[in-house]
Amino acid sequence: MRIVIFFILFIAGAGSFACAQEELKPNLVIPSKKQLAYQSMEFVGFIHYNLFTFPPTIKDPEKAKWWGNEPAANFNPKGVNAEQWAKVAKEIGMRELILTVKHHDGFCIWPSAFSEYTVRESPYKSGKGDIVKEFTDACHKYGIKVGFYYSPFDAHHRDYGKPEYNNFFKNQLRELLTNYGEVSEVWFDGAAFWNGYYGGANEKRVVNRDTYYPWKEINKLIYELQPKALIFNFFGPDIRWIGNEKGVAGETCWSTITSDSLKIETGKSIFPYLAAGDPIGKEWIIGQCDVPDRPSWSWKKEDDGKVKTPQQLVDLYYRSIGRNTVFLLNVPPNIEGVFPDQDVASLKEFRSIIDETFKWNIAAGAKVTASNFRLKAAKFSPDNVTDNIDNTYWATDNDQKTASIEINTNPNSLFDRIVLQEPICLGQRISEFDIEILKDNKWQTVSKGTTIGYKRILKIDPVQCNKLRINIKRATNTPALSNVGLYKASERETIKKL
Ligand code: FUL
Repeated sequence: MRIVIFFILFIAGAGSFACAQEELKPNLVIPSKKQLAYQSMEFVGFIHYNLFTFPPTIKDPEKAKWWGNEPAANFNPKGVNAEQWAKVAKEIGMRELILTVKHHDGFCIWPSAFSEYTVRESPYKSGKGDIVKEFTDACHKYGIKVGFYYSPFDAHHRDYGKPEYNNFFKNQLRELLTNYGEVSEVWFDGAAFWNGYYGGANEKRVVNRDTYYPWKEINKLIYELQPKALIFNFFGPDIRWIGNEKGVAGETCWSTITSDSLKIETGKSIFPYLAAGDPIGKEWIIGQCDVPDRPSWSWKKEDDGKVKTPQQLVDLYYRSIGRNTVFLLNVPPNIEGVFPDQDVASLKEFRSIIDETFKWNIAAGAKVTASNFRLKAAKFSPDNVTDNIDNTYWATDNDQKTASIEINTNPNSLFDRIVLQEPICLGQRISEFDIEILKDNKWQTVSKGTTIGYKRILKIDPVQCNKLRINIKRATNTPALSNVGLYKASERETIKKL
C-alpha cells in the first residue's frame, strides 16, 4: 500500500515539475551574486576617523580644509577602541563598516611603506600603531564586513595631478588589500581638486576625475586581490552614489544606470540621474545613500548635542532602504577613539524602533489571489508573496504586463506600513503600481508608486480592512513580486507633541 502511495505522489510530483516548464526569463541586466548579497545587507556603517578628527594647527581658513600638511604629531588618540565600533555596529544591525583609511589630506592611518605621512610618524603607540589593523581585526572578530574608504584626491602628495601619483595610488591599494584579510568594499570618494600642500608646492591642482585615474586598472587590481569585494564609485562599477549626502534616494529608484553616459563635468544634471537610476540603464549598479549622523562627517566637540534623533534616523531608513538602496550611516569616533555615548544611544533606540515596527507581518501566510499567474503553476502562485520564503515569487504570463493581486487581510489587524519586494535576481521590472483596500465593501486607493526593486516601503494612515489589492499598472517586463508585508509602526516612530 505504502509503495502505491509513494508511486502516486512521485507521478504527481513529476507532473507538477513538468508543468513548471517555462521559467521566467531574467532581464538582460541583472545583479551579480555579490551585488545581491550586498543589497540584502541593507544597512552599513561609515567611520570617519583620521587626522581631521584632531583640532587643526593651521588657523588660516583658506588652508584649514584638507590642506595636506597638518603635523602627523596631531594624531594622538588616547583610547582607540575598534572593538567598541564593531560591537555597536553588530548590535544595531550594521553588516559592514567602512573606515576612512586615507582622506583628502593624505594622512594614512596604517603605516604605509609608500608614504612618510602616516600613523607611524605620529605619537600613537610611539609610532608602532596601525588603526587599520585594529579595525579589521575587530570587524573580523565580530563578523562585520570590512570596507575601506580611500580618497583618490591627495593634498599631501607631491605628485598629485601627475601620472606618477597613480603608481602610488595602486601601491597603496595593493598594500591595503593584501595585508588585512578579507575586504568587502572599496569606497572611492568623489573629490578631485583643491588647494593643497602637494609636497611643498602650495598650489591649486585640478584633475579630470574621469580620465586622470586609471579606473580600469584599479578596478582590475581590486578584483584580483579581493575577488569578493565590491567597488563604490560615483557611477559604480558595483555600487553608485545616490547623488546627495542626505541619505535620501529618489522615490523612483532603478538599480540600473548607463555609467559611460555620465561625466562628472556635466555637474548637477547627473545628481537626479543617480538618484532615480534609469529603467533602460545598461548596468546593474546598486544605489547607496550616505549621510552623517551629525552635521559633520568627523567628530567635533561643537556637534555634541546635534546627533540625529532616533526618529530622524527612522525617517532616513524609509527614504533609503525603503526606496531600493543601501543605507550608509556615518558614526564618528571622538578624539579619544570611541563612538560617543549620545550617538550610540540614538542608534540603539533607532534599531529598537525599526525592530518593533517590523516584528509582526500581519500578511504572513495570508491567502492571495491574482488576476493572472504564470501557467497556473505553483512556482508562480500568488501565495508565494506571503510565504515568508525569500526566493519564491508570483509572476504573470508573458503577455501580461499589468496585473493585480489581492491579499485577504485580517479585518481586526491594524497596519500602516506596506513592504513590497521584487525578485531582483531576475532584474527590476515594475515601473508603476497602486494599492487599494477593501473597506465597507468599497475599494479605496491608499498608496501609489513607481519602482519597487529589492525593497519598497510605503507609509499609509493606519487601516483595518478585509482585502488589500496591489495593481501593477506598468512594467518593463513580465512583472513579479517576491514579498508583500504589512506592519503596524511602533508608537516610537513619532514623538507626540504635548
Ligand atoms: C565627501 C568628502 O569630501 C567628505 O569629507 C566625506 O568623506 C564624504 C563621505 O565624502 O566627498
